[in-house]
Amino acid sequence: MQIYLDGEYVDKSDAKISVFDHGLLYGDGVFEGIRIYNDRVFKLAEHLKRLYDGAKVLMMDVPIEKDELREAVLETVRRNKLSDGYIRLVVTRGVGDLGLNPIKCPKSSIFIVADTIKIYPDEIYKKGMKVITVSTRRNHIEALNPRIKSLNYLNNIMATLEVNRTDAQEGLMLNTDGYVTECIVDNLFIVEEGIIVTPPTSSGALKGVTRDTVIDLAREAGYGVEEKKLTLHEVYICDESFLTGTAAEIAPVTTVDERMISDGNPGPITVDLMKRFKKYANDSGVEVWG
Ligand code: PXG
Repeated sequence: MQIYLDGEYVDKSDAKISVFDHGLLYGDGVFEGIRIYNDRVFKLAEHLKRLYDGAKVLMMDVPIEKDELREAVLETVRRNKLSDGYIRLVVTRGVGDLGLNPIKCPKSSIFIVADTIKIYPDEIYKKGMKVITVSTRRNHIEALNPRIKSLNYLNNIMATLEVNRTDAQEGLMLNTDGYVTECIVDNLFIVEEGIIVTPPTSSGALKGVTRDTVIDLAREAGYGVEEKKLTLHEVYICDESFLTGTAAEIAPVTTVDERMISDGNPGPITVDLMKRFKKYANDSGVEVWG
């Protein structure tokens, strides 16, 4: 496995970063998870935009231009000969001293790993998944805006520890006002009387690339799509529900906190969107060998 690390391609065993890197010491950094479908990198421009936007908010200077980073992503995929897979792109604050102040970190580090991923078994996509509401609240947007895809994922990890004590596959997270935000590593959608609904990013959700793709595909297909505040009550009584994420793609939800969604099977709009997404993912994206 070849890994991009600060301008070089190195073997996995040589891909090492310093114990003084503030990405490790403080979770100070940003990252992206990106899919490769059919020799194409999916929504690369959108992922790069979110990465650079997050870095800007954190006043972290990404040491190379977007075009150069885009090429590094493609070259990493080529060197690992992956037609389908998953890319992890990380920018850390870089090496500093043991103090927290990023002013002591002169240069950010970038690394890119390309591998394969499968987070849920095939059965989940056919039968649907079980989701539970966790007691850990989503980070408050005024404390740490979840729109920044930062290396500090302890909020999500605390929530995952709760899910691990149950037989559910994902956790639903509420914000401090009690509204539904998203799941731990996936955005949440419900269907209410034929309308597709998802919480706004202002509720404390990540502006997911898959979420935005599904909204576009749904509108193109003629469905009504709405971003609105959601309560658990509305989730419990919805007609359909599904999750979206780069790793999860579109995954149907059939149980939330032991309430069966509709008849307990993936709903027709969910199944239709899964088909549309699969086709779109295979036909679009930046050609790796182009
Ligand atoms: N919400 C959160 C909090 C995320 O971290 C998504 C939604 C989906 O966004 P995209 O852009 O991928 O559609 C994510 C992304 C994993 C894993 O193991 C997933 C993410 C991050 C880290 C690990 O599945 N997710």
